Amino acid sequence: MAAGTALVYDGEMINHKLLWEDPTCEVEVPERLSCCYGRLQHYNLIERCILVSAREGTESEIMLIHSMDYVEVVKSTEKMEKEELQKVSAEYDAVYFHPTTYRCAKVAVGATLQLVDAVMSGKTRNGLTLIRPPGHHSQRNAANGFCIFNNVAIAAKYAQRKYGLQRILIVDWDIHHGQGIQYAFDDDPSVLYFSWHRFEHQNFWPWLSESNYDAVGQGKGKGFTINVPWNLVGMGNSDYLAAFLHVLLPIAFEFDPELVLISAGYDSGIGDPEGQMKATPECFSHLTHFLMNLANGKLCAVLEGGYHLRSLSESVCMTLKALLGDPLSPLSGEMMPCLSARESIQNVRAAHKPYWKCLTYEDVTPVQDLSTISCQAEKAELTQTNVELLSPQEVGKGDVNEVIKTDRFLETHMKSILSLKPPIKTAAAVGESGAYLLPPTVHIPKGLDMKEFKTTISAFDVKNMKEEALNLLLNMLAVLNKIIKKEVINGLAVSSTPSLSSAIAIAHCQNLKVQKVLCVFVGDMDMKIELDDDKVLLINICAKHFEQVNTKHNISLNWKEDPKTNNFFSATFGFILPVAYSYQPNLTIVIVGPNQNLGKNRISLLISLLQGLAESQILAVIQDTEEKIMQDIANILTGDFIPNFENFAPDLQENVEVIKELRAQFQQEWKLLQCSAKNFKDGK
Ligand code: Q9C
Ligand code: ZN
Repeated sequence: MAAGTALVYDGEMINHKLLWEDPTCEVEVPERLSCCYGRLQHYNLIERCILVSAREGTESEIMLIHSMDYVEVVKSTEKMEKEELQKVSAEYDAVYFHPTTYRCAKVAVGATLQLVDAVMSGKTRNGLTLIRPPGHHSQRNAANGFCIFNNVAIAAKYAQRKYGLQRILIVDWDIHHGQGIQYAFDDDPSVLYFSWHRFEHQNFWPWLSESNYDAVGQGKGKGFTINVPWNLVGMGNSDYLAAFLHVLLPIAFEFDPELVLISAGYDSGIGDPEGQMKATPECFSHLTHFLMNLANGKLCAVLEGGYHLRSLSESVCMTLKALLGDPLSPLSGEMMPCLSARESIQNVRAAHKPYWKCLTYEDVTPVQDLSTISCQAEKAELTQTNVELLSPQEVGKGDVNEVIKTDRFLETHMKSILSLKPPIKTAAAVGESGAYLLPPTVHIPKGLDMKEFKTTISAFDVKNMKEEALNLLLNMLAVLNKIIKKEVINGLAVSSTPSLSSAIAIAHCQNLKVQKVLCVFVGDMDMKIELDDDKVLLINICAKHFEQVNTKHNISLNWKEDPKTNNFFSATFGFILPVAYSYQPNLTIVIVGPNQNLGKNRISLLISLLQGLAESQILAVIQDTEEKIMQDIANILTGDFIPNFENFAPDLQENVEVIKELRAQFQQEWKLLQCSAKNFKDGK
């Protein structure tokens, strides 16, 4: 599969600017692009990308979405003086024209299409384009909300025509509803459009009833428009994550797109004056990372809004870092979606239940929007946490201070979450026979110092072990050590005694004071360790039903094998990831043990997604009889491969029932499991 990340940018797009007073439009400034570019330089990200030049979009490309008459109107503004420009601008809602607008808008379209070409031709795996004016509000005959031509909608049509694509997913994480994209594909099942947006029960721009959760598309396109309306400001990392886990991702994997386009607006990020939300920059790297597992990695991120310059540019950098395959910074904040967010999520799930198999067995009914009021206070409190970032003289200067507070917060925050990247990504301990199966970039540590592991090993009964098995154990500890010391990001180890190996690995983590270890054991587990504090969370996925009583830190998930399905999505998105993100581990260990019944695709996807946790630090321990899986896992860990899914079939009802039961049992402990506003009482 293709490698590398494209960056498409052209400084010409800074020319488009507002020439008169207009409080509505004044936030859409040229500095939005120059600041992003400057920040990318600051993190040395530009030289890591494959630079792709922009071009002008042609009139016929623009007319894939817009009418000729409208293109003529935009073209006519090229020669206008200020007064005339002002007059044309006034004919649209929240729009300004400048003599360079036509040219910039054509370059914005062309830059987006260049990115699509880079990704679809296999020149790069994925990419990002920094453009303005943005696009997602513009419509066949109208500019709207700072948008002139609908870059992403045009890109989707273009990709269909040029590459014959049958299924395209558009994820619009801008905080405004991209109604222009929705209208373009309303009755079209070949484009799945997802948008979340500030809605406040329709008391927010653009005030449309068709932005609500019950707008699901028309005709053949029913079910292919997904709107998540946010009815309060202050939504943050866990609210966004919950919307991904419980709405977008299950549906997106079922849809199985051939290309993913992101309408990447960052006004959904912290400090944005339009959005008033709370998501921190690393949230966007997690959202990106999830989407990288679809469409064989083919992902194009296209800039839309984002008006707090620092927040915008840090978030753009985090998106690009994810595209480049850098380890992910842990998602910060308490992982607890608020009541209003859960209510929206429940409503969307209910609205989409008729159209998606992944929702078939879920008990979801719409809620009336009554509970929103009760968590208004909860959110208000959250939006006031940073007062201490201001000096006494500065307090009370309204909007300006909001900007400064976020600047200062981000200055510290980014330093605290960005850690040095180890030069080697993956280490492996696989024994003589396995080494040739590994990608060449994998590091195989040598020269073990047994003394280092003595304390760990001596607590276990290894006296009667064969030398070969013992060596594998020691090699695994060497790899684990490198991960803990941050000399490598991840690693894999072959073991002839997976249960013992895991127990020893966990003990070693505790000796080295790793605070929280998430341990996912796939297969029959024979590991008897006490798990009664927060240091370890064990999830065992097995076919056998054990009489064990589940506890918060020791959960077994019985999963029946079904040869017809190639997926595991309800368990992955509905349980494992919500629990894992709620737990926030410092290290993840995945063990592929005896009689595992998931198969390599499901295990590969699980491991790929678990890289969102623990700064991507993962140790995979694999039973020595599972060589085929080992190769795939090695490729996932090095970032060379993305798991493949074909022939979607829904999960077995009895498996879904297991997930529902576990969710009910643990949603008070692991709060990201919550995906509805009902059946839940806060412990307090
Ligand atoms: N009083 C984008 O983020 N606000 N566009 C209008 C009217 C317009 C946002 C407020 C916001 C447009 C691409
Ligand atoms: Zn926006």
